[in-house]
Amino acid sequence: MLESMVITAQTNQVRTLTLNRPLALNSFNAAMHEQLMAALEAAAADDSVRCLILTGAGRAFCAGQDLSDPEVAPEVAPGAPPKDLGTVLERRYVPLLLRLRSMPVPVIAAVNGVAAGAGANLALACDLVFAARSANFIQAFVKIGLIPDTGGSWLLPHLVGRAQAMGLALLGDKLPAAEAQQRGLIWLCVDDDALADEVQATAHRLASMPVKAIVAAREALDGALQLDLAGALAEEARHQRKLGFAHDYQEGVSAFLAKRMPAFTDR
Ligand code: T3D
Repeated sequence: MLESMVITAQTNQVRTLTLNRPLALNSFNAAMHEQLMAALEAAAADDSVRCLILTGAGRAFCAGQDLSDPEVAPEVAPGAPPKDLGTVLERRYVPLLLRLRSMPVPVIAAVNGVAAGAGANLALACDLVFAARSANFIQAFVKIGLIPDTGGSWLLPHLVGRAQAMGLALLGDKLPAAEAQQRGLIWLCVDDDALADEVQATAHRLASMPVKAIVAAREALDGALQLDLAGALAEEARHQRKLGFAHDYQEGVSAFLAKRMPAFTDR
């Protein structure tokens, strides 16, 4: 039987999706795209999931698009028309990023090794990015004549500002995890042998928190950069109005006043 290209595992309320094409550094072919989308949809629809971890099997997180996949590999046959990469993005990476960014639970990237091209930006699109010290982030696109995609053109300047974003995009150099943390690209670089435990601990902590508020915070922060202060204040009021009517707010305040641990259940 063929092994799955995306392995799903769950401990309590934390689900882990592992990209599993280690011989090709977990680069995306059509089948892995389909399996990852299906796994994200399944996690979104399952109320037992309150935090999601995305990681890679073997020595890489993800090397981006599989450049030998027939969907993208340039035709060698004489006279054959070139591949339309715009269509590949619209069909595969755009829905993937939008699905990831609208998950009803927090998503952590556990970057266990190299994250290149679309693989780097897939990680950077997660809500918290942890990386092993030996991992690298590479905006590899320029080396094959492309621009940062899979959200990179938006994510990079939002995360590190234009000057750093341009350096990463134009040069396409390896950025070691420790430096990625120093530059504000990721949340935390940890020693390789501590990555799994550190990520699990944070994921379980997030799963016990009010995830509806965490997801609303993601939405508010993502949207705020397009707004002026008055617009951001209006959005804050809109989110707080909604959250204030939710169970978790009642529970959080009751628990605080009763000096007990809260039990958050909204999703
Ligand atoms: O094209 C479109 O549809 C538009 C969408 C684009 C999205 C993108 O992601 S474009 C960017 C694509 N990714 C890359 O350009 C990265 C290519 N890979 C590398 O630069 C290097 O492999 C790494 C820096 C990631 C790692 O280097 P290293 O030296 O540690 O490993 P390696 O020896 O290069 O790779 C190991 C194997 O994985 C090797 O196969 P082999 O020789 O053992 O059979 C290599 O060919 C394979 N591999 C690595 N990356 C890819 C890949 N195979 C296909 N596609 C890859 N992206």
